[in-house]
Amino acid sequence: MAQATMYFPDDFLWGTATSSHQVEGNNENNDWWQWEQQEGTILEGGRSGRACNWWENAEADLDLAAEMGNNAHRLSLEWSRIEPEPSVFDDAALGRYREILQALHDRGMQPMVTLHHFSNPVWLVEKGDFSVEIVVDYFRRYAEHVVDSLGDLVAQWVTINEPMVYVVARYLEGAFPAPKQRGWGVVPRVLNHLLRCHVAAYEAIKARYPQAPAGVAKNLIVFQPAPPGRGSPLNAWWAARISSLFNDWWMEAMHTGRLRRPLGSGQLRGLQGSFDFVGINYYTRRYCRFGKLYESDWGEDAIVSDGNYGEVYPDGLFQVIKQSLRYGKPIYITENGVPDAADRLRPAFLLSHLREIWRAVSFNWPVMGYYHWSLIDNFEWERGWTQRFGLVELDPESQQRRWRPSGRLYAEICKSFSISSDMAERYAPELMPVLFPG
Ligand code: IFM
Repeated sequence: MAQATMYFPDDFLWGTATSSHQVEGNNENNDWWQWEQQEGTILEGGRSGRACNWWENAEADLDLAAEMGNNAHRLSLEWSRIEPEPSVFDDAALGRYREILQALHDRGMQPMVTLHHFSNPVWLVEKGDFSVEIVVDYFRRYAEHVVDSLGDLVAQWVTINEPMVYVVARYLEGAFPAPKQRGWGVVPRVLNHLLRCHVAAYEAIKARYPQAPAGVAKNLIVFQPAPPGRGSPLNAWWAARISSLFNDWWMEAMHTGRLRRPLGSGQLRGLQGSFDFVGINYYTRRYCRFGKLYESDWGEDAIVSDGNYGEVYPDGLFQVIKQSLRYGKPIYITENGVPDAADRLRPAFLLSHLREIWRAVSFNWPVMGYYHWSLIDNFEWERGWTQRFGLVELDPESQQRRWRPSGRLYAEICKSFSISSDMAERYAPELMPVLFPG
């Protein structure tokens, strides 16, 4: 077969994504660090420890990202480093973030910066964190200080990472560090405060850098009714419908400015349209139904990634992009990846998911960039070190790095702004009929 190629736009952003607690190491002053020290909280007793040692030497991995041909990187700031005690701001920590951001620019990568990515200062948790209204003032103050100190080096902002995942894992499931108050009773209040924190940060950014795009990284899951044979179709349809509130509630709130019952009511000042792009974190699909209780899983012939993290379902990326067109804004894939220590699935995962983006840009849909999760293996929250998302493999003990084949593949894609049949032949020949039919 003659060589065939899928081309991406010249200004497409090719990046990877990371977050502070997962890569920096020694974040001793946040709630995750404390939680990790307790027995039974993290799978196989994992601890973030030195993580990827970014606080000491992020530059080493930024060299790898540059070698990978990345022209963008998404990272987060650690609130507990920047404001270790209420209203005490640490200039040395801000200085270190300036170095890291400058290091990105020096290597030709534009930074997308997240203000909140799951971890909290211990002092904030002691005060009741997102269940108490004062958090909005605290978050505004933190955001203002950060934007004043670092804004000249930031290309794009994410106020909050995966707000709904955060609420479910922390306030309902108990998978994340236990807050003072938990359960459904507190959820409407927490969501209200999170939305107001988002607005406060969005306004802080816009007041100082009106041109800097800001938004939220929203985890979108494809929820579908469980296939026939697994219970009543109507019940499965309702289960999927209700589950999709996880996707829609937050996005609709930001779009319309209105809160919907049962999680609130009325218009929230400043919320309507408070995002300049749609940030999509896409990982998987779930089949939903009500059995004795609510259930969601995957199909019998699904390709499932390490530790039963989820089904590999590239089509879903196209679907969530399509659904997001309704907001009429640029779209960034702010995360997409797969836990796969052996790199058994990742090359095909990359090719098949990027093909869905190529389909979208071929329709002239405004998908502007892709941030693969993640550059390097890092501390995967309650699953510790058991799940490896890196294009580069890390041994957290020895701190040795090793390129995975998928990292080499991603480098070829980023450098050429394209996917060729030759790449597919070499990295995932089984995909040829799907990627390059005929
Ligand atoms: O590691 C996480 C990240 O912090 C948020 N999104 C999903 C990733 C993989 O689980």
